[in-house]
Amino acid sequence: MYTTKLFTLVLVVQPQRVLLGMKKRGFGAGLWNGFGGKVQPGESIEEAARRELLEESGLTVDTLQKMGQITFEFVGNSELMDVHIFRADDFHGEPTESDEMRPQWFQLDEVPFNRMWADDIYWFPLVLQKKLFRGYFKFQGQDTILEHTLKEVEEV
Ligand code: 8OG
Repeated sequence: MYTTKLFTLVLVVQPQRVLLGMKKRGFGAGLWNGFGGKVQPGESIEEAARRELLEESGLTVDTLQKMGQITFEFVGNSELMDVHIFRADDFHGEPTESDEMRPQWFQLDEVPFNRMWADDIYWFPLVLQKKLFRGYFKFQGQDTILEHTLKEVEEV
C-alpha cells in the first residue's frame, strides 16, 4: 500500500536570474534547489510554501503562482512524495543563509543542473516559461530515473 506525503517547492524567478539554495543537510544535501519542505498538519499547501521559503531563504512574497505538481516514487519506499511547485516573481527581504540552505542567484542560462536533482532538467524550463505541468518520476536511489511522465496542463 502506498501512502503520500505533501511537500512544497518555491522558485524565485526574476527576468535574468533565479534564486537557488545549496541544501546543507538532510534529503538532497549537496544539491542546489528551490526552497520548500513538508506540509505540516493544519497548514494549507500555500501556507507551507510561504513558511518554508521564509525559514530557508529569509524572503517573503506577495504572490505565489502554482506551476506544477510532481509525484516521486523511490524504489523500495512505499511513501510517495507529492511536491507542489510554485513560482514567485517578486519578493521582500534579502536572501539570507539558514541552517538548511545557502542562497545564491544564478543567471537563467547558468542553472547548475549537474548539481541538482536529476529530474529538474525536465521541468525547470517549464517553470521559467510559465507553463503549468504535472509529472511523475520513479527513482532508484537518488541519482537514477527509471521511468517518468511529464505533461503540460491547463490547471494545476
Ligand atoms: O523537508 P525537506 O527539505 O526534506 O523537503 C524536501 C524538499 O526537496 C522539498 O522542497 C521538495 C524538494 N524535492 C524533493 N524531490 C525533489 C526533486 O526531485 N527535485 C527538486 N527540485 N526538489 C525536490 O523532495
